[in-house]
Amino acid sequence: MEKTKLTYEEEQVIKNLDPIIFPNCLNIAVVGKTGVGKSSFINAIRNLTCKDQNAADVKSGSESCDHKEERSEFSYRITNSNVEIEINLIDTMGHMGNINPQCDNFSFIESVKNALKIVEFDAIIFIYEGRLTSEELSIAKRYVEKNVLIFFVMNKMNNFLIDNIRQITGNYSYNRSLNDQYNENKKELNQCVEKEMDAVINLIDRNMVFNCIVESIQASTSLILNSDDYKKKIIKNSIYFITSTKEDFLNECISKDGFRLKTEIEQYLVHAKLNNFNIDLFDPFSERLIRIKKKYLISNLFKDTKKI
Ligand SMILES: Nc1nc2c(ncn2[C@@H]2O[C@H](COP(=O)(O)OP(=O)(O)O)[C@@H](O)[C@H]2O)c(=O)[nH]1
Ligand SMILES: [Mg+2]
Repeated sequence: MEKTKLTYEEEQVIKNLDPIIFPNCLNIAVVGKTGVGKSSFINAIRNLTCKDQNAADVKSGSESCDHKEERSEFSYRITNSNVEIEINLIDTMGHMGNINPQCDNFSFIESVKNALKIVEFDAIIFIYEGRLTSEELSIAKRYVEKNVLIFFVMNKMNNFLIDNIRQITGNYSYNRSLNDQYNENKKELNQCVEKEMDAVINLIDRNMVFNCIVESIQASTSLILNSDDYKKKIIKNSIYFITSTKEDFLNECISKDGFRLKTEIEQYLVHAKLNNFNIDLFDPFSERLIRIKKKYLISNLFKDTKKI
């Protein structure tokens, strides 16, 4: 029998139906300035190096940010409770920080989402180097208000450690492993990491990124919460320090939260998407998952309405 080719219109219709036919797909946007390591992170979480087939293009230091050849979606499959699920990472290709008066970065991320026919992202990963910008924080706040799960990911933790080893000892040796030099200065380095963590927590707090979550929890419970402590917990759970090379990504010294980030995406987030309601409301991370779940149910409801 001859195989019939779908017309462009038919393909578009099927693309529109995708979320209904294949609900087991997680759409995660990866956002951040050019050069922060978005592509490297996408490769590391998929357990690939930049040289592997199907890996995202990683720019070497001197190359300019020409994205014409870059693919923007990278997916991989995992199995959770015998259900196969596709994790789709959407590289927004370094739009952040580029000057474009025609289109602000929030609108740009939304246009990427619309072009891919995604109802709403399941999560957005903000990758940064150094410090989060006020624009990134305000975009994150808008997505938190839309019930989207946010991850703040400081990449290049290896460089952070190298800089601090230099400050502590006056010298860093490239002839020796970072791991060894980390272990020799572990106590001081952990203090540097704590200090950096506090600075990021305060920055996110000052920009009121998660205030709406705390307010909605306060409104929906009769218990009196210490909202300041609670908010700090939610913020702390949203911060990750990682190194995005395949060899280091899961090394807890050099990439403190790589394992946690991968586990939360592949276990908890996937679990929440696959209908888990046994979540403790008073655990800040779980609360974030409940919101994802609610949002997912609501979006499906609307989809069904549209069909009728
Ligand atoms: N030291 C260090 N370099 C990194 C890390 N992640 C990425 N890079 C480098 O940063 C540069 C930009 O990375 P790329 O993934 O292309 O960034 P993108 O523009 O955000 O996609 C490349 O030279 C990477 O090798 C990291 O964790 N540590
Ligand atoms: Mg890239």
